[in-house]
Amino acid sequence: MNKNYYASFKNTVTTVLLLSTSQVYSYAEGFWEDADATLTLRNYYFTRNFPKNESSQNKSKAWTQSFIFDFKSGYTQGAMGFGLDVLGLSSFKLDAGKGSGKTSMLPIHDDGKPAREYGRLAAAGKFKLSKTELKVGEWVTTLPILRADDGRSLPQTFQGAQLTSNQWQNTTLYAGQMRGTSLRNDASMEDMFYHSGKGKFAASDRFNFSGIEYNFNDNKSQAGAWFAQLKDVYKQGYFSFKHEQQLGSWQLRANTGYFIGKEDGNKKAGELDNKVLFGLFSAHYNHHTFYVGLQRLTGDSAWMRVTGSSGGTLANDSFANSYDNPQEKSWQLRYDYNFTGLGITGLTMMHRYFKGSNVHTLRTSNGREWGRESELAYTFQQGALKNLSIKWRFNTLRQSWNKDGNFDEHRIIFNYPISFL
Ligand code: BDP
Repeated sequence: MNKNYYASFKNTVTTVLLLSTSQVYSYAEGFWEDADATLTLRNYYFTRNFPKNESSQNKSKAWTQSFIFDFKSGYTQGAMGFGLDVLGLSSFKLDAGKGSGKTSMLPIHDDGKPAREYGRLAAAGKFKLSKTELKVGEWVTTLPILRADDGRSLPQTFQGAQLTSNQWQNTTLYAGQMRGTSLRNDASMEDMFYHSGKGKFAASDRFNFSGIEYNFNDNKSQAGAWFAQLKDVYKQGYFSFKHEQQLGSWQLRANTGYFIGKEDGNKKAGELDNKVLFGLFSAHYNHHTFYVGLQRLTGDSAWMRVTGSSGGTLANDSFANSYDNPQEKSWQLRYDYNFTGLGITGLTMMHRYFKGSNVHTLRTSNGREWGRESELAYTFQQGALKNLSIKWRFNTLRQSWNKDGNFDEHRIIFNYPISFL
C-alpha cells in the first residue's frame, strides 16, 4: 500500500514536472525560435589629411579592430510576449597615436592619447501585446528624428523607452523618451547635446518623441509626421513624404522632408530658429542609379539633432559632412553602378559631389563648402568568406571658413558578420 502510494506520488510529481517543463519550453519557444545572433568583426582604417594646416596638425589617423555582438530574441508565447535584445560592443586600437582625435575612432584620454580599447554592453527588454511593442533599455535607434551614428569603430547607442504600434493597418505609431547617449567613440552614457552652429550649446537628459508613418499606394508611398523635443533646449516637427514609381524600365524614387524647430522650455541654448526643406531624387536603370539632392536651411540655427547622431535623414548627408549649417543651401549629384551588370556580383561603386553656400556661423556670413566622395565596395558571395564586405571610401571636403574642414580622407572597412542560431 505504502509502496503504491509512493509510486503514484512519484508519478504525479514526474508528470507535473514534465508538464511544466514543456509548458516553460513552449512558452519560451518563440523567444529562441525567432532569435537572431550575429557577431560582426569590423576592421577599420581611417586617415584624414589636412593639406591647408601647415602650422598645426596635418594628419590624423587610426586603425581599430571591433567586435559587434548583436542578439535579438523573438517573443515568448502567450498574450503578453517577452523578449530581450543584447548588444555587446568592444573595440581595440591597432594603431593610433596622439593627434588621432580628429578621426573619432577611439575615446581620447585627458593627456591626448587614444584609449587602447573601449566598449559597452547594451541590453533592452521588450514586451509585446498584440501588435504593440514596448522596448526599455539601450539600443541603436534608427528614427528619422534620432538616428544613431554607425560610421566609425562602434555604433552609437541611446538609453530610454520606446512604444511602437502597428495596431492599425499600414500605420506605425511611435512614442518614447531617451535619457542618454553613448557616442560612437565613447564608452560612457552621457546627457544629449545640441550645438546651434552659432556658438551656443546645451545638454539635456530628456529627449521626448512621437511620430506616425502611413504607407499607401501599395506601399509605394509613405507620409510621416514627427515631434521631437530635447527638453529645455529645442523642439522640432518633421514631415516626410517618400514615393517610388516605375516608369518603363526606370525606377524613380523621391525622398522629401521638412523640419521646423524652435527653442524649448528654459531655452538652455538661447532662442533658436531652424527650418530645413530637402529632397533626394533618384532614377535607377539597369544597374545604374543617378541622384540629385537639394537642401535648404533657413533661420539662424543649425539643423536640430542630438550632437553626435547621424545626419542620415537629410538629403545631403555624407561620409564626412551633412551641409546643415545655419542658412546653408546645398545640392549634390551622385552616380552609382552595380557591377552585376558586368557579371561581377557583389562589386559596387559610388561617386558624389556636393556644393554648399550661404553658410552663416560665428566665423562667416557667406561661407562656402564642397565635397567629393567615392566608394568602391565588394561583398563576397560564396565560399568561406561569404558575406565579408570590404569598402574603400575616399573623400575630400573644403570649407572656406574652417581650417579643420579642409581634408582628404581614406577609409578602409572590413565587415565580417558571423551568424549563430
Ligand atoms: C555621418 C553623419 C555626418 C557626420 C559624419 C562624420 O551623418 O553628419 O558629419 O558622419 O563623421 O554619419 O563626419
